[in-house]
Amino acid sequence: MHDEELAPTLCVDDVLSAYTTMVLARAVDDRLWQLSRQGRAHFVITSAGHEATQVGMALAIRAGHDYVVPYYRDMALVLALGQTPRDLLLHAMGRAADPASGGRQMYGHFSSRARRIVSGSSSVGSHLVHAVGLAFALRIGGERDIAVVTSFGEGATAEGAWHEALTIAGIHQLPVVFVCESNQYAISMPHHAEVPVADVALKAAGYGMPGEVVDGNDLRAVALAMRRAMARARADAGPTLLECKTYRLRPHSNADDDRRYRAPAEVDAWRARDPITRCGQVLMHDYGIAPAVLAQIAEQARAEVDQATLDADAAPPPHPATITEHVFGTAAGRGSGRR
Ligand SMILES: Cc1ncc(C[n+]2csc(CCOP(=O)(O)OP(=O)(O)O)c2C)c(N)n1
Ligand SMILES: [Mg+2]
Repeated sequence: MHDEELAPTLCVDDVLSAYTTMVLARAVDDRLWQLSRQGRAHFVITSAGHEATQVGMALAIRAGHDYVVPYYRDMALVLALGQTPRDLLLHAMGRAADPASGGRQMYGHFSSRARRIVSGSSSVGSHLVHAVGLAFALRIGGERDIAVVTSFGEGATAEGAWHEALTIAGIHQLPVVFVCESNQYAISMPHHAEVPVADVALKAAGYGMPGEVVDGNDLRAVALAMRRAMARARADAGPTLLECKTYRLRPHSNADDDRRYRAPAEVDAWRARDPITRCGQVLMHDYGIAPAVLAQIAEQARAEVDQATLDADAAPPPHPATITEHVFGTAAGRGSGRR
């Protein structure tokens, strides 16, 4: 283990680079919603509001070494792990060069072999079983010092697959870090209608692992809790369940109208706690970064997303002759490795 991984705080470079990724993720999110309104991206799902949780997680992950089994909300996480705005826009616009699936999957099924990001299934909670199976395979193969990270919403904790995954991880004390991005809603269903206790973290005890509630809008709190949990997993000391309390600032997806189940005053109250604004304040007050530096980061993010949009727009869709490629069960689909 590296000493800096368990340092009691984060260095300025970590926070500045995390802030840059958070701003970039929000700029990609803004663009996705515009493209959806223009009919140029058929399905989009937001990560706005979850950036501190997701980028904080990434600060504890060694990209390309640890395995990450994310869920559809995790655009800021995969950006922090090294995917680019262009990768994400190719994916959202269904282009042949989409690194996630060659334009086959709905937006939100992130994947990258090089970064060990494993594509999820659309069935809520089912990817946790994949994460635990992966950790079991690492154990059987005698691998050490690799952690598996998987993330999900609080609604997913009501699924049978969630229970099965945590049961097996607890029985075998597998090297998995489970991260709940607890945002109070599963589309329109509020927390109390799907989780019988106030904190998802309380459930951990029933599965033989520690659970911890974390302020999911506080980048540093998430990163430090993740580093402790990852150190446990890498030392083969067992799994951890972290519950990062946060809020999504936009509708669930472009097929959702959140005004039907969330009061504007509630959304506004959380907008006032925007994790990006908060991280910017930390940079200025605790690390002495000038406001002009933050303005420059925002400007660069916008320019990068503009260029990525132009690139993705110009990229061709999959050729009809390739329709059976990368599809499970077909000869063409078998063994056709994507990056
Ligand atoms: C088994 C299953 N049931 C329902 C859905 C439809 N669905 C997709 S996302 C979602 C909400 C899940 O909420 P949560 O786990 O809290 O994550 P969040 O979207 O809030 O981040 C639902 C119900 C699905 N994809 N799979
Ligand atoms: Mg939720």
